[in-house]
Amino acid sequence: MINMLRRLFGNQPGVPRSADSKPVYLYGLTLYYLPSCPFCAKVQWALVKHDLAVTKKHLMTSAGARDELIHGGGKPTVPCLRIQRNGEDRWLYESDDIVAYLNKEAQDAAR
Ligand SMILES: N[C@@H](CCC(=O)N[C@@H](CS)C(=O)NCC(=O)O)C(=O)O
Repeated sequence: MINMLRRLFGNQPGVPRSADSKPVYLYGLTLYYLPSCPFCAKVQWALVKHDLAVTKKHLMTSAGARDELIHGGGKPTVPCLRIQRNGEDRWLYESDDIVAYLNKEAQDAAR
């Protein structure tokens, strides 16, 4: 049913794709996260809901991630979405702001 709707209307934000479909990978985005962080879980749920994927760096186990975050973004707080696109290099910290950014990406990907 979802696939039929997709054929008719295209990919709509908020409508999960079928289980066998591949997430849309968003280039230039890196999510710094910790599995134990509820704000990170909120962001990861937004990715799942929209069937999007970004590069992810576990703050404790990805080599150099913590240093990158502190030196680039200015603080060790997670979640943080690093946006490297069109010459821009931005560190977006608040989970609500990150979810809003991903919602917009999902809308653009569905066009
Ligand atoms: N208001 C922030 C809260 C983020 C937050 O408190 N993250 C915690 C982990 S759950 C953290 O990184 N704390 C360590 C720190 O801020 O240095 C958001 O919504 O993203």
